[in-house]
Formats: sequence, structure tokens, C-alpha cells
Amino acid sequence: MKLDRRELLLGSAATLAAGASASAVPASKLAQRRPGFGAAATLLDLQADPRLGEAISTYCTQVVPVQELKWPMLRPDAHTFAFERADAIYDFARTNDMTMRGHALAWYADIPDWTKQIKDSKSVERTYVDHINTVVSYYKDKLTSWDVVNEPIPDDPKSVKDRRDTFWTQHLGDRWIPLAFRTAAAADPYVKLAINEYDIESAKDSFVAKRAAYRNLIMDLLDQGVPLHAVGLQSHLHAELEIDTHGLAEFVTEVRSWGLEVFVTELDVDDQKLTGSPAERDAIVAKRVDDLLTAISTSGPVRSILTWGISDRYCWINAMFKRPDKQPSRPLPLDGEFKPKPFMDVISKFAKDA
Ligand code: 9MR
Repeated sequence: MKLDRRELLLGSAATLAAGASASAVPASKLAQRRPGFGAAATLLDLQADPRLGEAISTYCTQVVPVQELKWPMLRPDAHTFAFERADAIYDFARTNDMTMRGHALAWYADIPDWTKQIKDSKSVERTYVDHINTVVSYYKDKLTSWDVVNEPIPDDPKSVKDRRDTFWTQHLGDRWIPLAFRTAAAADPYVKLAINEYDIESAKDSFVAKRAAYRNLIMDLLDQGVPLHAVGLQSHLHAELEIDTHGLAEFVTEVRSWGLEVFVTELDVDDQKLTGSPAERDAIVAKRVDDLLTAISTSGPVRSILTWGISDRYCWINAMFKRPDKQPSRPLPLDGEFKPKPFMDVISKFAKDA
């Protein structure tokens, strides 16, 4: 595995496992980890259930906070940066020889009311730049990558030039995207800067249109010389939709040919629309993940695969939606009792080459 400067700075689990530096984590545990595999977690869940931290530190080499680096948690008011909760997740990662990535600096959602109440565009810009600069500077040399701009493409875009209308767009215009990347790069020149998007993985017309608009935006940013290093595929998959393996492989190959990395950032498979027994549903879920990772792997290994949670017990899909049969959804690699499902076998298959 080739280590870049950032990975050398942080010391990866692989280097630690190879004995390059001492680790408090037993070698038997490090050996179970899937290289490049990570999971999202909230601090509340980690604190409430030790099995969650145990599962993440058994299978994963990286972690990402679900909420703790978003504006509402970091910025209770205009004057405060509340880093304690994100720091606690960072400490959990480092204590267990895992790395952490950051999510998310600029997003249309989760903008606090105090921010939305700012009416003049100059003050909005000051607040935006100050937030990104302060947060990225605070974690300089600590994180592997940042989701700088999250979900910039609308659902069902009308053309490749379609961009999501956001509070930031209303005040800063299309500049909100380059400005976020340039501010982040100035604050931490080595951290990898990613753009992140969902619903581009299947062959449904709206997904294909969204992928085309995403491609157009990425090209546009590169043409402007924006410091963009990685393209995130959130991969909140829908179990009833097949993966567009051809279209996705083509997209990923092209993006890589532009010198960008491709990250799977929020993988899970929503099985609300599947009928059948848990075992039958798990097999379809695993097949979707296999198709996704096969398509992405055609032009190179997937060096970063994060699932949005690790156990069905702690996942946004079960928190937000109920299946018609009232059974819990099974979107993640471990079941509600932290037992591995076929999904985890697929992770093992692809993460081993990362
Ligand atoms: O899973 C997250 C949920 O608990 C939060 O309430 C929500 C708003 O902060 O964000 C969810 O995570 C989203 C992620 O940040 C961006 N991509 C879609 C994720 C699932 O909705």
C-alpha cells in the first residue's frame, strides 16, 4: 500500500500493524480490520452502548462523526465553536489506532437558525468563511479528509448545469462551492478535500441525470483550478433498484482519469421495499453492495469505504422509516445484535485490496 503524506503523518493502522510504531490495540484485533473500511457513529450511541465502539474498532480503520461536525452541534451560536463532542470521537479513533474523516462543512441542510437570520450577504460570507477556516484549522493535520461540499445537485435535475438552490447560493451565488474548497485548502493544505453526493448509483432516469450534473460540476470545479481531491459517492442504496454497473464504472473511471480519488462515504441499503425473509433480504442487500463495489473497482481499488453506521441497531433508516411489515430494516453490515451479515463478507472482499 502506497502511503501519501497525510497517511504518513497520521500513521495508518497498516503501519501500526506492521510494527512501525507501538499500538495499544492487540495485533489479533488489528488483524481483523478491513483496510480502508470505516463507519459513521454518533457520540451518544458510542457512549450508550459499548458494543458499538467495540464493533467499529474490530472491523474498521476509520470513523466519521454523523452529527458532531455539522453546524448545529458545532455552532450553538455565532460566537461559539463547540468542538468537545467531535473531539471525543476523535479521541476514540486515535485511542484505537483509527483515523477520522470530517463531515460536512458546507451543506444546504442543517444550517442553524441564527445563521439563516443573517440578512446581508457580506456577513453571510464572513460567517461561512470563518466557520470553514476555524473548523479546518482546528483539525489541521488530524483528519484524513473532509466532505467540504455536501449534496450540491438537486434531485431530478433538469440539465447538467442544474445546481441545488441553497441558503449559501442565495447569498454567494455559485461561488459558495469554490469558496468552501479554497478556504479549506488554505486552512489545511494536506487534508483531502471531497465533494459528496447521493442517488447517482442506479440506472433510474433521475439518478442518471444527477450523475451527469455531478460530473459537470466536478469538471467545472477542476477547470476553475479548485482544490478538489476526491469524489464521494454516498451510496445510500435502494435495495429495489439495481446498480447501474456500466454507467457507474464509466463515471468512476473518468473521475479517476482526472486525478481524483473516489470514496464511498455513506453506504447503506434501504430494504423497506423488499419483501421476503431476513435472509432473502440480506442476500439482495449484499448483491447491491457487491455490484456497487465491483463497478467502482473496475478502474482501481476502493481505498475508502464507509458505511453510515455499522449495526442495524443504530441507523438513520430505522430511526426515520418503518417497513410496512413493522420488521426492522437491515441496511448495514452487522445486524441488531452486532453479528456480521453477508454485507460484511462483501466489505471484506473489496477492502482487502484497499
Ligand atoms: O443520519 C443522519 C441523521 O441522523 C441526521 O438527522 C441528518 C441531519 O443531520 O443527517 C443524516 O445523515 C445524512 C448525511 O449527513 C448526509 N447524507 C445523507 C445522510 C442520511 O440522511
